[in-house]
Amino acid sequence: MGSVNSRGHKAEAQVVMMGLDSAGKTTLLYKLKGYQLVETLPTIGFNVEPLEAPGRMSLTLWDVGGQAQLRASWKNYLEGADVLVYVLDSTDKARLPEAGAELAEVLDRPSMASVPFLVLANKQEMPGALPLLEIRDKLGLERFQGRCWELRACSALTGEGLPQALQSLGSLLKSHSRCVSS
Ligand code: G3D
Repeated sequence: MGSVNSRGHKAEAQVVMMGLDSAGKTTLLYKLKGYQLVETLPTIGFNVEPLEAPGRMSLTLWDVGGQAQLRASWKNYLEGADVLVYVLDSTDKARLPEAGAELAEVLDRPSMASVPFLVLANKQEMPGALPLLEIRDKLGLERFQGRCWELRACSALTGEGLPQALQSLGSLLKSHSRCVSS
């Protein structure tokens, strides 16, 4: 995954986006690209798009399908990831434990120990969306204290919170070299 420049460094940061099906990953990807809202279909495999982040940072954003039968292939996308973006449907209280378990499984992989991650609590414009504090507690994010991570609220539908999410991505990428496992 990823291209290499003349000095042997990665020319673009590889951002892998995961989350359960219907969390809003594909909507988010195309909203970040500035496209008109698109009608999304369940992602079979992945979508991939180049993206410019603040600070003239070039990203390649991988949107990986989240249906249960596709999750076994997540590990293939994690190789070479510079940052993980994990998208949650903040209104889907019933599946929050499942979303948390899948996130923990990804983060507990030894290869992910130094990879920063951004959790995006999506669909925040919806009435009844869980607030960030509750999401943080329910996902048990406190246990990742020794690692580089951020939790942000957003709406892929309205675009609210997306500039801040991109800022977070930029700062997590800069912090990549000092991220250590707990
Ligand atoms: P996925 O790629 O994670 O599987 P999608 O999810 O991007 O396909 O989105 C799943 C559904 O959630 C879509 O609705 C999409 O419009 C909706 N959605 C995505 N982001 C938001 C958001 O921020 N707010 C709200 N209210 N809805 C959102 P449909 O109806 O097409 O299934």
